[in-house]
Amino acid sequence: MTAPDYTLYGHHASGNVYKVALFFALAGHAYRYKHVDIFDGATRSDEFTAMNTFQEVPVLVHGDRVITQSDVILRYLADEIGRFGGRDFDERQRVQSWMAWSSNKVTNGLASARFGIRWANLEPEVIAHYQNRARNALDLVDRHLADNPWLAGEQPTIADMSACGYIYLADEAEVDLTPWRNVLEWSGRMAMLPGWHHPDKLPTTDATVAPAVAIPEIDED
Ligand SMILES: N[C@@H](CCC(=O)N[C@@H](CS)C(=O)NCC(=O)O)C(=O)O
Repeated sequence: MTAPDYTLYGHHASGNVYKVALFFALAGHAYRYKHVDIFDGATRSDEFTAMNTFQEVPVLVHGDRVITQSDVILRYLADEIGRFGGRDFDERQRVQSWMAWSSNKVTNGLASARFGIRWANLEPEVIAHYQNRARNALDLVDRHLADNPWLAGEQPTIADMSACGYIYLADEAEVDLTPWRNVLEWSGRMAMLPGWHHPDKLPTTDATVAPAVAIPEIDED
């Protein structure tokens, strides 16, 4: 295999990193992975800060370009690789709207509850507040999915990858997804896509990640 063009800096516990890894997996594209020990201050080092002023993972390096923020990385990859970005102007706009909404409402509910439980040892009332936000977000996604197979169109897009990152980790936020049947069916549909993997399969060390399946180029227009 020739060396991959893309390098993803990440940590295996991160749902935001997973969104990007999932893009590569579903696009059948190899990437280089660099482990960043976010629990040992690695994002705060001078070297890392010089690369990413936001001091967070994921970071994508592609040639001379350094792209930060998971949803911006997803849009970049969709445009560069020509997959999952939306087939026309209207679909692209819907993709962007869903990504902006979910990186606020899904992250500030499920991701915050999970972080509070697993790492920050937050007070139960604070965790309950985040779980409640998560339930409100799940209500909305579930309602939308009642009439739509995917969030932004007739086929999966980066909007689905963005929203599902923390939904696959809902058990760690102690939110039982059983009441949201449409969300469960949608996440199941996603898991059936060739190449899909769960967040618990993110690499834990530096690695070259080859796609699990060879996925043919698809003309999405
Ligand atoms: N809005 C950012 C959030 C990224 C984020 O929260 N990254 C966390 C891991 S999930 C991180 O790197 N934390 C390390 C730190 O804050 O030092 C995105 O979508 O990429």
